[in-house]
Amino acid sequence: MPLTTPVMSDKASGPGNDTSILTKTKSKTARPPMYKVMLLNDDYTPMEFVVHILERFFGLNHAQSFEIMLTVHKKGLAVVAVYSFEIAETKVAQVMDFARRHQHPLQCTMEKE
Ligand code: TYC
Repeated sequence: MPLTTPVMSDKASGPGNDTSILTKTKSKTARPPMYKVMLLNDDYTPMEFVVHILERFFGLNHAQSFEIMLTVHKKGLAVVAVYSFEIAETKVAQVMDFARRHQHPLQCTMEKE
């Protein structure tokens, strides 16, 4: 952390007349922006397929996957996980590709946190 050294004023210096100023400079460490990966509801993708996707690509157990799938089903969407840009992009691409290959209209998107 940069820290300016104390400086004594050139005039009127001496005992009991310390006019020095201490200044601290806070070094802010920037964190990378994070991205929410979300699943969107639709009327056609089977529930079990969504649960399978959550287990396969997001490392969730069956109970966690079922719970998130139900949230999406009831509320229209849910945040599945939060990642750095590159990881989020990869997850979205994997889900979209897997859904397309199985001819389900499931949508997965990402959004800056
Ligand atoms: N609504 C779908 C159904 O009733 C299930 C579903 C859940 C679809 C979550 C998409 O992201 C989704 N079969």
